[in-house]
Amino acid sequence: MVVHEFLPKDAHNKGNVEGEDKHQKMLAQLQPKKLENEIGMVRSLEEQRIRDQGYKNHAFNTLVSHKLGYHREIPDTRNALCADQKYPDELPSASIVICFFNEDLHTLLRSVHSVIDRSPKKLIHEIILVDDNSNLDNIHHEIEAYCKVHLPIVMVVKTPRREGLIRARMFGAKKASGDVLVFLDSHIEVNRDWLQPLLARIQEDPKSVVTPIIDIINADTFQYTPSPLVRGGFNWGLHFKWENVPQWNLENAADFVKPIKSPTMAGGLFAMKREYFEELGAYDSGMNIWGGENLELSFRVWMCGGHLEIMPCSRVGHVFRRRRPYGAPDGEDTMTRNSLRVAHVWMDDYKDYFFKVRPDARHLSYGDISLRLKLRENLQCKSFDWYLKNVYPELSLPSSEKESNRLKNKWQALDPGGKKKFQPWHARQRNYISQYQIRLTGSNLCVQSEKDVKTKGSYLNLQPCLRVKSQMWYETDRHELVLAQLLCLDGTGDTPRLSKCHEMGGLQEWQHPGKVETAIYNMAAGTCLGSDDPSKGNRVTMELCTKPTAAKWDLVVARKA
Ligand code: LR7
Ligand code: MN
Repeated sequence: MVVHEFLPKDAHNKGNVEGEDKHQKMLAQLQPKKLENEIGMVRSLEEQRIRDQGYKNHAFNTLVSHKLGYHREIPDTRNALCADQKYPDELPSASIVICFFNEDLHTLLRSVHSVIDRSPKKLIHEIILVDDNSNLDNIHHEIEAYCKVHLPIVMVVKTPRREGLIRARMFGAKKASGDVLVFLDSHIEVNRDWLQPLLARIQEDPKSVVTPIIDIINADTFQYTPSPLVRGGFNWGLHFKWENVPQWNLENAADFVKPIKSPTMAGGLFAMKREYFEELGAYDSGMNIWGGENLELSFRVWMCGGHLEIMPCSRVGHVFRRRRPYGAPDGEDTMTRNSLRVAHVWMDDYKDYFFKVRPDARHLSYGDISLRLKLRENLQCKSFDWYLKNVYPELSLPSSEKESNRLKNKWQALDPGGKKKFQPWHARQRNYISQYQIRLTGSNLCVQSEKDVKTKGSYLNLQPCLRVKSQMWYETDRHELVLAQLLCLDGTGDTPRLSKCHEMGGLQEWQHPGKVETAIYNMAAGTCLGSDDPSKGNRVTMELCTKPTAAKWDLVVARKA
């Protein structure tokens, strides 16, 4: 999911998750330092090409992903109590279904290998890779050839035409014969003992649909970091969002290993009994490409007699990217179309709230929903009103015209023109650890914003060093470089620029081994801060760090006048 729905601001410092919070901090310190320094380094023009091509096709750093290979260690991010959990010897068997469209080979195979490496062998009935008619490179043949030789447990199938993830999953599920279906995205890494909690819960209660906690794999660096324990909600624009687990669910330590009820799920990673999946109507096959199916399934599970739960001892990392690298073949806004189907089939009169927020959607077509209405009737599902009152009483209704306008504006700000914008996952306080000018060694030239300090997108130039705001860089404890405490230095492309600080590291994270004659390295870009031909106006650029001409900088600490 493009993460425009985030964590509640205080997810990390809420009293009720304090134990968890300390645990997260401890884990953050355990991140391997090697990854930060070495693996992302772009060492040649060829590597630069791979990286740029990867960003274009996959919206993540494939250069780093390739260097990591098919297997790697990741930190065990589980709550300490999870290590003591005991699971029955006999558990239902799993059919793992992974759909992909134009996925990066290494990332996909590392996903598959992580499943094999970190699951008890006897629990994996099969792994089904559904190629949703990829049209990039030779991905299908490479995967097929690799699995034939190395991974006989994997079945590789291909849809006859591009179906989108919803019908592709149904296609995969039809081929499956294990007891439980486990759906995963194609850019994930499962963590230690991730599978047993899911299967054990389903064995105990066949109507529970269960998800792991979704950890974060950074799209620029592939660093694996834990997520706090949060549950799924949604807003009236029918966007999924994360939110805090109500306090009474997390009163003592043991609550961090028990199933947590969740009104909705993110959609990509979950397990449910195979027969139950079919009985409940699989997915809505009228939904196209991407979006909305997660809320549809969530509403359907709750309203038709099942329940949705998070198993906190199961953790799976997912690569969160800033944009989706693909669209629908005909350019359709499938999220809106699919949401309309959700609203008309499941939301009864409450769909009016959706239309208040999305008046533009009222007249769009969404196909025939009669089979889904029939399904709802056959399963004798409860009303949406029941769902809201019993499962999600925390959701507030937009009570007044003013409130729905507020939501509408908020929605438009989040999602201008229907294109998802990236938003920070971790809201946090910014801590500055030092303040300096960045001077080109051996010169009297300093890095300065080309426009003023407030202009997003401004390039950087070298200008005679002066104690002016537009040369005052503040380094944070997360190694961002913030100009005048306003905008962050962002290592995008060939020419870094000033961007809104997104608090996600990556292209806004800079390392300098020293303070004088030092390189300034961007770990996500894999390149260093440099400066081009002075004839072009001394523009500050991103250069290969290995270039003999790569710039050296002095960090001149500004003394208070
Ligand atoms: O046409 C397509 N055919 C496919 O097979 C489009 C996509 N896919 C595959 C794709 O290769 C990937 O493996 O489907 C999977 C999901 O697509 P992503 O990774 O582009 O989607 P996402 O991670 O941005 O989206 C989230 O929301 C989607 C809504 O339709 C799906 O439910 C995704 O599975 C879901 N991902 C997660 O829940 C992971 C955690 C993210 C969060 C929060
Ligand atoms: Mn995904």
